[in-house]
Amino acid sequence: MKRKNNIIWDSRLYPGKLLIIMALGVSSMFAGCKKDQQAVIKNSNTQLTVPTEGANLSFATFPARNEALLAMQVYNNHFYNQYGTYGSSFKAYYWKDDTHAGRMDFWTQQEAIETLIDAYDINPSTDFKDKISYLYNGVRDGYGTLWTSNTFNDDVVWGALMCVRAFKITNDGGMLTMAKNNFDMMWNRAWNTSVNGGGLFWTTANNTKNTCVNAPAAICALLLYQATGDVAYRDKAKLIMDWMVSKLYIASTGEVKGAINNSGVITEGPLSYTQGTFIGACDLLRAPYPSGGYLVIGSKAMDYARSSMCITSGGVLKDENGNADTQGMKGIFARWACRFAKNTGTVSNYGGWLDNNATQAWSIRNSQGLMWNIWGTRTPETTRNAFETTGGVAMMNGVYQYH
Ligand code: 7K2
Repeated sequence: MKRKNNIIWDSRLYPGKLLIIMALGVSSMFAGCKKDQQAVIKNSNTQLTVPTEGANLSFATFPARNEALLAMQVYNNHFYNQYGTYGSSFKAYYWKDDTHAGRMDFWTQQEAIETLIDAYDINPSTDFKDKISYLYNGVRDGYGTLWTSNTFNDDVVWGALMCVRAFKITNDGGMLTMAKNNFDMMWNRAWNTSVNGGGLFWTTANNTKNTCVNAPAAICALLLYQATGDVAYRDKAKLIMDWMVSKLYIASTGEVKGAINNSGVITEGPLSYTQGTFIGACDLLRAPYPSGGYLVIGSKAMDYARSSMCITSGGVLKDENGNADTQGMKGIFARWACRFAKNTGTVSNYGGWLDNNATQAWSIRNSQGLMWNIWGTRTPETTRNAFETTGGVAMMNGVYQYH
């Protein structure tokens, strides 16, 4: 057994296959190598620092498709809570964290369900499909079918986006209706052309227009157009995107700013989820608007993410550990960036970088198989929250869009 940079390298652990095991980790996952593991555990420190650059990742293993499945199952085992019947069906939600003190916040809940939808797309099963339906029922049960009392337009968009994606899997018309009604309600109160020429306001206070509502709204509108054939949704997506390109997108670099206030001043910089949903919208706009230049704009935004939104250029995506709302954002980026690479035929350009991020995320899992958002450092064994642990799961499933 050789030891390199705190990573244990032992070709005997899996028959015929080289396997890298992180110090401290995986005792429950890899039976049959007790002796080595004990040595590992004894020699290791409390926390393992793993490489943060793609170039150093030759010691870690690209996660297999069934590990992407496993990551989702581990997540469900920690956070999924089925709490009763709902009509002839069931209702469920994701707990906020390991202490099971309450359900996740509205928007992070939607994004956890989107992560499960990603996992279903890669490893379809009745188990995942049922859980998607029960979680959707839990949203109806928790928040009703029309979310007018939620003043955050971005929250409404994330919920509508989850519903239209869930509809694609289940064909449950209630999901499509809920997506449409909430998107329409949001559009009617948030779209505005008198300030800064267009765009959706972030909240009902109408103070700023943020990418976190506009970019996912463009995606949601395009998915509603696909699901209903109603061209009004397509046109809305185009209006949103044209406005974002004119006000929030920096053509010279590909950066997508986070918000603009009513005086026309940029008030927020880029985050992975806004950059990623902007990229996703570009991808989906290509079909209805083939000469709209969206491949170029989306590629530029991908380039910016790769060069400037990683810990080192071209490496692992930044931690985004600012607050509870930012911790799971890399999963949203993964979802749309991986689809962009696949759908635009640019896997040869972006695939290696995205793969390295999936490898890195999986390599920092704790012994339970959970990955937090700080992909350069091993995930602690202590209580984890249900949003920070979505990113790795979405990243691992995202790369199987094109593998
Ligand atoms: O400032 C916005 C957005 O532009 C920014 O990217 C993020 C992250 O923060 C807010 S959006 C977060 C809100 C979503 N709705 C529910 C609220 O509880 C939550 O703060 O910095």
